[in-house]
Amino acid sequence: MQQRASPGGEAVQSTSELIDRLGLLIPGHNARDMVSRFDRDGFCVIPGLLDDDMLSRQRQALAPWVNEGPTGRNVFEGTRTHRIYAMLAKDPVFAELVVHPVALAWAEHLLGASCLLSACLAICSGPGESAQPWHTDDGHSSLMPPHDLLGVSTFWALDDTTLENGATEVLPGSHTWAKADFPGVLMDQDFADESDVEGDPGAHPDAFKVTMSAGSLMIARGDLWHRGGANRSTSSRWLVTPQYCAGWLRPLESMLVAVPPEKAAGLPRRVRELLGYSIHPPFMGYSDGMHPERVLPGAGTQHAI
Ligand SMILES: O=C(O)CCC(=O)C(=O)O
Repeated sequence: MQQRASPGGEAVQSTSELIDRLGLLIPGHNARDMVSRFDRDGFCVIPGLLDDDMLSRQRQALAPWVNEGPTGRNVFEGTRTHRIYAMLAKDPVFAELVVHPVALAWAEHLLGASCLLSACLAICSGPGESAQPWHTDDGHSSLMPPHDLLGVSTFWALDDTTLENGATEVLPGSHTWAKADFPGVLMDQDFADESDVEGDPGAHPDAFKVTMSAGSLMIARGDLWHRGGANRSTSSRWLVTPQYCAGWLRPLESMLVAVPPEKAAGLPRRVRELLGYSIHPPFMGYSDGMHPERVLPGAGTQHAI
């Protein structure tokens, strides 16, 4: 694994420091082997990190949002999938996953201690859901792959994820690929299309279904190609995915904090957009899954998301 200094000056932990840290946190596992698999494949799985108490606290906190919440609005979100955004605003129990020491050890090793939480959502894939389009979680940057790492995604299994119920699929080693010239790659129209997907247009010979027991964690590079698998079972499959980005991936001043929403609401529209009440297509900058203008006092509903 490459060792770097972060642009902010703080030392990014070396690979051997990560292995030592993991050795203390998960003593029964071969941390060296996990780290080398992560380097080669762009992801690795660490089983058995959440105990039954923690799993049931997470599930209980999520249940009301699923029972009452809508399903996804398009092919990417999944029309038979509930996606719960803004989790930390909904229940503080989700912070336990965001700062779980094993997840943070990897994120800080790869991105530096100044890394940020870039997304935190729960994905409950329902029976009959089709496979998602292939995507990378950093795919909305304009950088040509392969490039320096921008983000790290963690996937916590709250249920066993199986071949039938839509275990996340990955293309091992795809973080090194320069081009995505394979079928089923995410397109702009997947954010507009609400129709059912027929069959599996993205079937790929190298696809690997990451089956996990409940309480396991998959850590993946933000540039790894992956997708939610098709759910051919009769039950739902829960994942929670906190995602982290490099600390420099933000404006110099935190405009959304510096200018409170009540004041922002009175500023001209173009100024609000520049503050961050805007979207980098297709959805970067969303707030609770919606256009951020919707949270401003007196907001209308003219926005598509
Ligand atoms: O549901 C999954 O297994 C993965 C979902 C995913 O990668 C996403 O929605 O960005």
